[in-house]
Amino acid sequence: MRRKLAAGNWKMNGLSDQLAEVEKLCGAHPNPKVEIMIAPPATLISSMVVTAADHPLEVAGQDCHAKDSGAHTGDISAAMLKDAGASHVILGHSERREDHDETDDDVRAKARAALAAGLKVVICIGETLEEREAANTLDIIAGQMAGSLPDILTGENTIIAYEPIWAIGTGKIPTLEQIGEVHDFIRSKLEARFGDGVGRSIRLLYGGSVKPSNASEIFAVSNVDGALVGGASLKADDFSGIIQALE
Ligand code: G2H
Repeated sequence: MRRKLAAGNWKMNGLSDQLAEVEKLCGAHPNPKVEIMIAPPATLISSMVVTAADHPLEVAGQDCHAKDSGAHTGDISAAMLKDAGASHVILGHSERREDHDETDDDVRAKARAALAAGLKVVICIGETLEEREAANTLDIIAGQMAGSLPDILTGENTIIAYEPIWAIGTGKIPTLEQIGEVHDFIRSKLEARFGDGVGRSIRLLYGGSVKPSNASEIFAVSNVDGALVGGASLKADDFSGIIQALE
């Protein structure tokens, strides 16, 4: 049985006062029936861990370097995230792929480093609008999976987030049939590569304009085990509505 997961991605948003939303969220869900995670900017990881010390909230990084240490100004290693109290790291988000030219090979190398440091990984994949309109979605997804996923993953240490790029922060979402088609496809590819046991245990999140108002219908789609939520994770009330829809 795959545990449901509501994961928030704050992206480059949030100063210290934003932690009040975490306090509010934890207060609203003292004993959550689902797993809850937030990936704040790196500057807030340690303080978010302290804020949520008595709550099962998991704290994640938004990226890490593939190397353990060295002359990489401005970067952060997986061990640093772990040291700051993070349990997970998001890798290969489309904004990283686009803003920093990250390739599937880069994402796979980062995933190996994160797993070696004892972090769990949330690996993001998804197609552009042009790729969808050219009916290339499943080929793109297959290529990203082949390139981005390390061989050493398990259902315990890896989560995959399907985020159609055209749905991110736009308010547009795919039809439920489109979401189901891609999640079922990802599941079948995982089973083919990693075997039925591991392939069926890896959780799949949908990401892209998830809100309290559309969460329930998305969560009812086959093979959707939760969501990676951007904008709607910044306000406790909004994220709370999504968590409730998952519970
Ligand atoms: C997709 C998502 C969070 P939003 O990037 O990863 O963002 O929910 O704002 O579309």
